[in-house]
Amino acid sequence: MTATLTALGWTADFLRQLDADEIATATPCRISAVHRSRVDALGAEGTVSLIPPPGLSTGDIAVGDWALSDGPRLLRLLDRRTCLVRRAAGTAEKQQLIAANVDTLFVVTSCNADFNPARLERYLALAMGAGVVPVIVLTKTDLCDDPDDWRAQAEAVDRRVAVVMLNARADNVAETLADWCRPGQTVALVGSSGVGKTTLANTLVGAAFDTAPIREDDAKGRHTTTGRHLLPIAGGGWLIDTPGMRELRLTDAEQGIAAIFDDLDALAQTCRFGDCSHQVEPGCAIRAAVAAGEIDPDRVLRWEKLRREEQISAETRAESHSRDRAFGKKVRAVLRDKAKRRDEG
Ligand SMILES: Nc1nc2c(ncn2[C@@H]2O[C@H](COP(=O)(O)OP(=O)(O)OP(=O)(O)O)[C@@H](O)[C@H]2O)c(=O)[nH]1
Ligand SMILES: [Mg+2]
Repeated sequence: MTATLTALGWTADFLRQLDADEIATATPCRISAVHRSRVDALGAEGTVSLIPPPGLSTGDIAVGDWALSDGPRLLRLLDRRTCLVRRAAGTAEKQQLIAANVDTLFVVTSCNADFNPARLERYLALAMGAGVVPVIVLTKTDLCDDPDDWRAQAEAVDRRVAVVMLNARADNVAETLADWCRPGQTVALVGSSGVGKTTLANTLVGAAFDTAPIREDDAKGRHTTTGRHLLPIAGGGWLIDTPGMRELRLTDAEQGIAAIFDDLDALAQTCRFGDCSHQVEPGCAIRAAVAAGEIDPDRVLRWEKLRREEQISAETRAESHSRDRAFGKKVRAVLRDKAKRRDEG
């Protein structure tokens, strides 16, 4: 399949990054899938399979990235406009790329047991921190008794975020989501396994990627989608489907968390003590507002939990950074020593 660069989302931000040589010789393309040692990319010439240059691992390339290529070789990645990252599973502070150069994040959940404000807040913080517009997409409206009740719950998570309710298998999905699916725009789908991301993608793209039924009573399912793919939306724009996440672990998300909970942050500024823990101190504005019934105590707990998590994650990142630097220093000292002995011998 071929697409003009503009239709693929190419803008002056990317063009500006090319030097005169590259403009003359390199071919811009957009990464559509990442495999173990190669990547697929879309460009004016269609889909190509590219080999990354030495020193660039495919783990450092995200679906949605813009790259320069020369024949089958990927030359370099261009700086991203936006990037969605999460903390990889395991104890080490490793980051995993979700998608790059995304305009809108469809945070998908269903009108069933999957719906969870704490999970939604995490996804909203991920989007806000990355400068991506979040939209809450509630699927399976056809299976629930009281859609208005689900809508009210979703809107209460953050009044500034648009909430869309739909049946992911219905024909009017493209129309409902048209505002975010314009030519050149990129949308990513995230959410738990079984909420209907791929069903939605199939409806928007007009394709037939694998989906699998889940147990609707407890919304448990098996993970069907295993990779991320950049797919063309029938009416224009691009869609990145992702595998379901059991848990979104945020990383480098201080700004995103502050954006979602900006009202609590502002209130905390008025506590008597600058370092108030909102637990025991006198003059705590947060506890006063909870006592007055002005704010939801569960939301305060979720805010504190995310901030604690982010603090631990930032400390681990700083530690591993200084460990890497110390290791680099040691390696350089050994090499210097070796060179010195060789020169002397
Ligand atoms: N009735 C109804 N069924 C839906 C809707 N959305 C999804 N489904 C069904 O829910 C099941 C799971 O959908 P998928 O699209 O595979 O879910 P997913 O989010 O892609 O799951 P993973 O790939 O595992 O992350 C499938 O049987 C779909 O047909 C909906 O809006 N209404
Ligand atoms: Mg899927």
